[in-house]
Amino acid sequence: MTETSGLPTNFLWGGAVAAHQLEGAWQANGKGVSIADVMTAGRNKVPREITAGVIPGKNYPNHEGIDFYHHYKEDIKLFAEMGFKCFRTSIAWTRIFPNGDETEPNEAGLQFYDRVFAECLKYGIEPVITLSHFEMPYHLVTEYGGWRDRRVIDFFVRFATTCFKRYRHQVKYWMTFNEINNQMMYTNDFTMATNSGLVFRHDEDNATREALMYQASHYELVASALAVKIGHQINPNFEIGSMVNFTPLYPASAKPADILVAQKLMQRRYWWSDVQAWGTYPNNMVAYFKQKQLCSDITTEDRVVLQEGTVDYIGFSYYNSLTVAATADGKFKIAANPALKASEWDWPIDPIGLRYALNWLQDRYHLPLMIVENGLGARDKVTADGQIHDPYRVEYLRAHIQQMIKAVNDDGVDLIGYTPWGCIDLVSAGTGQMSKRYGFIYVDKDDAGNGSLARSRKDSFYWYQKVIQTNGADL
Ligand code: BGP
Repeated sequence: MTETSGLPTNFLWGGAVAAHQLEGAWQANGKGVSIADVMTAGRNKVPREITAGVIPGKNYPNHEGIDFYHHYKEDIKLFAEMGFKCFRTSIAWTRIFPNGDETEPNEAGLQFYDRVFAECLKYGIEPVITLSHFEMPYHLVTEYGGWRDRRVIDFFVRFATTCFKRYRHQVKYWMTFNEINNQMMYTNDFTMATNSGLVFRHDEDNATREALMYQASHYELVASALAVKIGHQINPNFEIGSMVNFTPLYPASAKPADILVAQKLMQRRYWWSDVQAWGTYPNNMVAYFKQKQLCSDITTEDRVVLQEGTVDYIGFSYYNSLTVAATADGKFKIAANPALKASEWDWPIDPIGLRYALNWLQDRYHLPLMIVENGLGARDKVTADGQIHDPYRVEYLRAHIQQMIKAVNDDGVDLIGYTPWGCIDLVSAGTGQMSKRYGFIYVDKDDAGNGSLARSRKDSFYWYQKVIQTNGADL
């Protein structure tokens, strides 16, 4: 083969998942209850409910997930068959610290990840680990109000330190919080509960929510920076990244008001990674906090920690772009983008947006980048021949990989890896559905929880195998 894609030969091709969306075994070997364990199944446009504790008779899809806890050997073997160089997953905080505020970790929980990482390394698959992916011990939510409480910083740092020490020889690539910037959507109950354990009370209006969100975010950023600092002390070779959701916000027209509103929203959406990469708050947020009297608890020590714990790379998820227009009252609205089609879940499909994302992040941070999530949620059907034909998934991924390769070759982007989301079917985070599938590997389970959990290779499995084999040359 003479043709090459231009990607580096050590490029980290792989796939991404999160503990709570696939492991199941929610009570195994001392695991505590996580916020993810009190989230019911929703549907398309019907949000998931967060219940006060586990209520018998309700459908909690994360309790079983796809039972990766007992199938991990089979699943990792399939990843190896596709040729994965890396595998992104997360560590369930509640397996290690069941309530979150204990002083000693749960050894049985630590052993589970010993086994998972050993299995990966057996095939030469590098684990890429998120410490907190949309979950925390439920006890920290009920007793401390999640990240409203500064004390949670210490609990997270203890959890992070325990993981860094235990897995310092198995894991090199880490991320602290998944999509930390989703908290910009503070009016969304589900987003806030999963991202920061903020379960709002009825008397908390949007202004109160916003204030809580910024203060909670600050505590998380301090916790993240402390973890980065300590991680580097434990193993100087660790690469510890941020993880943001990147959704480019396009102006709906060439009207200066639309362009300015899009720019302001981009600032409001990416200041989390600004702090993680620069170690300091950007001026636009300093001004905003001052104007609205937000985030009053930022100490001098916090500022030092933020400076000492800057990240080594930027991990990000990319699914779609959004388009915004300025409104007469000085606010904005989401506008339709006639240039783009959308998925059944109304997520616009925009491969060029990925090249835009890579350029934007490179120009802003001058750090290596890793695309740690990308993919198409779709309904798959097992056809009469027993196969799963998913050309729509291949089409989506091919178009995005083409843009990714252009960004590397034509724009000089320093990209270290690509891990498409949900490489094996799992519980959708937003909807709790099994039927919103992303995988190369099909899992026999439906939205009501029925199915044998048997795994089978979709057409996209063989396509992605070829992509990895040729390092992206044969798409
Ligand atoms: C990201 C999350 C993932 C994942 C993905 C797809 O925001 O990091 O956990 O689930 O989105 O979203 P959904 O599952 O809602 O389709």
